[in-house]
Parts: sequence; structure tokens; C-alpha cells
Amino acid sequence: MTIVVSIPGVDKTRWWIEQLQKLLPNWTIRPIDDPGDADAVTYAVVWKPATGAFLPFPHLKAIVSLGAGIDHVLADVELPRQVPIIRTVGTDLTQRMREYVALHVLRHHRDMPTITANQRERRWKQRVVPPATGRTVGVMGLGNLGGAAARTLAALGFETLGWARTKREIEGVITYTGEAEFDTFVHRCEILVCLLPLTDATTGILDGALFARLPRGASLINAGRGQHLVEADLIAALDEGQLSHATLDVFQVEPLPSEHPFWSHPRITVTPHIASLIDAPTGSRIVAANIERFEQIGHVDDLADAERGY
Ligand code: NDP
Ligand code: OXD
Repeated sequence: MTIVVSIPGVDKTRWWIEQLQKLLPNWTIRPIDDPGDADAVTYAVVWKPATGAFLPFPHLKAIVSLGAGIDHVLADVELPRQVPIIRTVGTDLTQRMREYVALHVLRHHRDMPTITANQRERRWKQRVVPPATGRTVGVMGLGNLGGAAARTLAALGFETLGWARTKREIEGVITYTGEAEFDTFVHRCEILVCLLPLTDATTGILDGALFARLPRGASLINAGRGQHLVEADLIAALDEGQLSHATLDVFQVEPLPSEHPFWSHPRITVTPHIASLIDAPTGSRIVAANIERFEQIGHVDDLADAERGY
């Protein structure tokens, strides 16, 4: 009974192995590149695994994604598609995302980027903005994270819209469904928050065509995945004034290369994929509990649907 762990960074891998070993004392837990008897490996706990990482293990029962997204697992062209994928989600992750979304929506809403720039120039410039009740914010993706973010925004008083693939009912949130209602949704979003998973259908969804449909001067917060965004279209929309500001937490290449234009763009805020990082002590308890439960009953609530892509 072996669990293998694959996380970029030797120290992180060691930490996770030690932590999981304390919680699962009856298991052998090893790094994926030093698995011992490969036939004994039944679980793999991974973040951004290498292509073909699972091929040596014919008896895998489940792959555990160390995060809510599973795109980093599905990216493996050699992935054994029949092996279930367990997401790692929980109240900590949801709480952190609520904080991140509230922080940045309020920052856009109150035009803090301009106020900060004015301070640098010692410029005292007052401008009245509407209260939250006069501002419409839209959330793309209404799952664990997007649903919680939308509820938080509604509680702050924003007129809150949400968009998902299937019909979602959230108190205080006006919801839209699928491609048919996308236009109606997007046309009203003065601040747009992306919390979609990365799938074929959502890749490149934040593009020039979408930006053109937002109210002029709208702003964008992307905490989904970097591949949702067409980067050149964002720069064009900001430079042309169609968008006023963007806060980006996720990027096509991470870490964001030091020469990337986003770092120095005056209307882009870069955060280093920290909107809702899994915290290791809590995360390892969730992972251990999921493995134990899957071992007992062959199911957990946080199973992803690989066909659907999330
Ligand atoms: P969930 O699987 O719980 O929810 C996904 C939501 O997106 C669902 O509401 C789903 O619709 C909707 N959706 C999926 N495809 C489409 C589509 N084609 N059109 C419209 N809506 C769609 O995911 P989570 O909320 O847990 O996480 C979302 C993403 O957030 C992750 O996949 C990851 O990429 C990102 N993330 C980022 C973090 C960060 O720190 N920046 C941290 C954690 C996650 P439906 O409800 O109908 O199924
Ligand atoms: C996740 C992430 O998917 O941190 O959990 O991006």
C-alpha cells in the first residue's frame, strides 16, 4: 500500500510526505521518482505532474489533485483516463477565495488604482463613486469558489450576477446559464470575475470579443487560469480604454517571466497565484481523509468528472 507524491520542489515534496505519513501511518508514502515497488502504488498525490508520471503504476486507484483544478492532471497526454481524480477543496480554500475576490472587487469598485497613482504624484483628487448597490459585478463559474464569491459580493451589497454551464440558484444572485445567456450576462458586468475551470470550452474565453461586450471602462479579475485569457487582447482593451483595470492571479506561464509586459503595465495588478493557495496542514488533512474514505467506499464528494474537464 503505497502513496506517491509529486509536487514541484524537493522541500515541498518532503514536507507533504512527512505530513501525510503522520496522518496515514499504515501507508508507505514516497516521492513519485523513488516509489519502491511500483505495483504497490495505489494513490498519487500531485500538483502539476510530469507527462507520463502515472505510467509506471498499473494499480492506481485514484489520483489526488492538490488543488481544486484538475487541468494540470488532464494536461498529461499519457494520463490513464480510467483512474478517478479527486480534487482537494474545503472551507479554507473557499474562505481565502472569498477574501481575494472581495478585496479586489472593492479595490476596483472604489478606484483604488487611480487613488494610489494620485498619491504617488501627491495629487488630492476626490471622485464620488456609486455605493456597491449601484455597481454590477459578474462572476463566471458558480462552483465551490465562484458560488461562494458571488454570495460574498451579494452580501456586500453589489448587484451580483453569475454565470455557469447549468442552472444554478443562489440567493441574492441573478444567474445566467450556458452560451445562450452569456451575452445578456456579460453586457451588464462592470466588474467581471473569472472563476471558471480550464476546459476546451473555457480556454481563451477572456478575449477581445468578450471585452468589447462589457460596459466601457469595466474591469477584470482573473483567478481561474491563465489560459482563460487572451493576453494581447487584454492589453489592447486596456490601452484603448475599453477596460480600465485588470487584476490577474493566474498566467499562461507561471512564474510570470520577469520580462512579461503585465509586470509593468500601469493598469494591471499582478498577484502570484495566491488567491487561494491550499495551506499544507489543512490540505494534508483533507487529502488523508479523502484517501481513507475512497479506500473504504470507493467514492468521495470531491471526485472530478474528467470527461467534463472539472
Ligand atoms: P467547480 O468545479 O466547483 O466549479 C466550476 C464552475 O464553473 C461551475 O459552476 C461550472 O458550471 C462552471 N463552468 C464550467 N465550465 C463552464 C462553461 N463552459 N460555461 C459556463 N460555466 C462553466 O470549481 P471551483 O469553484 O472549485 O474552482 C474553479 C477554478 O478556480 C479551478 O478549476 C481553478 O482553475 C481555479 N482556482 C484558482 C485558485 C487560485 O488561487 N487562483 C485556487 C483554486 C482554484 P456548473 O455549475 O454548471 O457545473
Ligand atoms: C487550485 C489552484 O486549483 O490553487 O487549487 O489553482
